[in-house]
Amino acid sequence: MVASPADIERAAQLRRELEGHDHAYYVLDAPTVPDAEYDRLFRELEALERTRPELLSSDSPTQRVGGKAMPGLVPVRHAVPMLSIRTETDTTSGGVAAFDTRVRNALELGPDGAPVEYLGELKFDGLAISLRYENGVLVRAATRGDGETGEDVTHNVRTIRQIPLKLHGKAPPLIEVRGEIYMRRDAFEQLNARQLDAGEKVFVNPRNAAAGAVRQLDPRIAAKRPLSFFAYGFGETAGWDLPATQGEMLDALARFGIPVCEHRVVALGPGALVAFHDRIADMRDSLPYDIDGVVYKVNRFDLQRRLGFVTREPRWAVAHKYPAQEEITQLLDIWISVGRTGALTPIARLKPVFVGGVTVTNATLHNEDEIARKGVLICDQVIVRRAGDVIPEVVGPVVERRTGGERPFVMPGTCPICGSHAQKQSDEAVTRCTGGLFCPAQRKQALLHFAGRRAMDIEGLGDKLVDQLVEGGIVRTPADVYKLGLVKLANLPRMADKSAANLLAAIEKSRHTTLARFIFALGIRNVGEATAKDLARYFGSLDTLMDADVERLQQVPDVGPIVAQSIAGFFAEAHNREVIEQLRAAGVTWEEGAPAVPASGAASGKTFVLTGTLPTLGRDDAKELIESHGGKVSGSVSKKTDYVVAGADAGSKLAKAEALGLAILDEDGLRRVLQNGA
Ligand code: 5U1
Repeated sequence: MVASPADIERAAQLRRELEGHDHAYYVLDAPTVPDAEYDRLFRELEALERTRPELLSSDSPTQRVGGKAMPGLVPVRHAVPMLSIRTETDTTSGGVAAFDTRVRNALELGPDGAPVEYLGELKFDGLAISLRYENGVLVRAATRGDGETGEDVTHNVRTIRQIPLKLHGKAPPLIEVRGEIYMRRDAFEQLNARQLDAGEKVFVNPRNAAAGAVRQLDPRIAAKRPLSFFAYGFGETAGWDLPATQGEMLDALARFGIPVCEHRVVALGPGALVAFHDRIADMRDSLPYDIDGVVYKVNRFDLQRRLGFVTREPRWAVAHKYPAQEEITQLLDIWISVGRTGALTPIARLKPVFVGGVTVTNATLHNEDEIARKGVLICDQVIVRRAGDVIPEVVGPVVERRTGGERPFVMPGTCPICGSHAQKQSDEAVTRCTGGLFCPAQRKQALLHFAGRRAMDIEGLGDKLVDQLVEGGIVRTPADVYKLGLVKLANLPRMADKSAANLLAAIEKSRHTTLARFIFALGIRNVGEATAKDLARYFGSLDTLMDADVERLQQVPDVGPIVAQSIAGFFAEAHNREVIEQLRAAGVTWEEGAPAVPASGAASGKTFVLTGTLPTLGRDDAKELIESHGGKVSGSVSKKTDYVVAGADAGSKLAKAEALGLAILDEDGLRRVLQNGA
């Protein structure tokens, strides 16, 4: 077939693109496309050149395996070239059968003879390396480069603890060990966390982090990145009594102290290879390192020699890849999901893309800071990653593919679900809806919290019932709880008359409560039970609290700027005030008064620790009593504790109090202290 002008143009375009990606990957250590995309372009160019040979030129990227040398690293010529491995494009069991057929045909075994013995290995996602040992001593480590000439990276490889500087046992005069340097996933996570802390760039995946480390000029950088190594072959050797098979060769390397992977199998025939492929696919996500497939090799070296090579790929080996875990697609838009706690999460809407074995249309972007850190714009072409069952994520933009039509994301100022004001607190990356009492997304959470034992204490209003009431549209805000009647409740599925009556009684009982419980029940972010009590004591009435500004709020003991901001934000939201009015209108009341405890309360400023069982006071009652006299209750004994109140079966807290010589009270003693002053 003769090449058309369109073919010539396409081949030139593919070469330009591949050269650009090669430069970004090998020289800049900053890849611009995922492997799967690169492979597709590469294969398209290969196919064009195969069908229209006049397009083939010696400078085509298809004529070179690997990449250019990094400026500054010294070139090393490999005495035995570092070959690449053929990737089987048919990813089904048919691909394995095709490999077996090719092997049998080349060995003239015929279809019915004994099965060929193969070795199944893992295909590690790292950087190929050749380690040269002379008289057992590591003298040089080189990258693969273009297969003929690599780069001298001995200075960095010496920092890898897993690689012996001296071989164990009786080493041959010369052996070159070949394998892959990789970074474990946990090491990668830790490295990225450190990079983030230091305000430095994070790496897109463990392979890039490993490759970048090995190809540094300064070994101190490599030394800071924990790298690992697995051997899978050998290059030049002298005086080595070569074992008979690939499997025995790996065992021999292991005896020299070289790491080899335990996941390998001797497989008789293609069926056993398929079983190995499937078993490894199942465990892929639980391995501590990334693999991108499995490798099948004819096990016997004499057969390998008979099979030989085609160009730079041996006929005796093939790689069978798993579905790519990274792909490129367009980020069409960013929408906001509102969680049960009011967190606004930006979600990328993606042009559907097949990645990690499924079609992905949405991926989380976590929060505003994360979007800024990744530098993602709406309409960008982005790399999407989906590994195992982990939710898909946007790794980053492909900046080179920008057209100018991209736009930045702006976090909305209001909740997209309920229209309430959205607030980002200074200590958090997350933006939250402030309409906690009103927002449909937060309804279930808000109701469960409101009805909780330490809040309004509505016994019987639990998870399942809240689900039914909210999903049936019967209850939208806590105020609706007080409008429930027997008929409505008894009509709910699985609700007996007796349970409905009990629930109504519990609702009725909750109608009158304390100010502290009511404040806590509102579910204001960062306002726990203790803060609610402090607020109730300090302000005495809900209206005064609702009108307090951030400065005033910070005068309450233990209320800092973040808590104050939460409270002010909550009451500034008109939707929340409406619900509070509805609660009042529904007859919910709470005890109000002047600030209950003056600064000179009998126990003011004193810290108490409760331990054991008191004769009449329950733990909560004792706590409330102490707090109503201005004291604080702490969970642990320290030198700062003023009193330890000990009841029956008091444990280690009492022992510690005695050891520290603290004042120890029984229940009567506590009452005396609270009455007469501490
Ligand atoms: N496990 C393994 N990975 N891997 C990669 N073996 C192996 N062999 C390779 C490559 C490139 O090449 C030889 C077949 C030459």
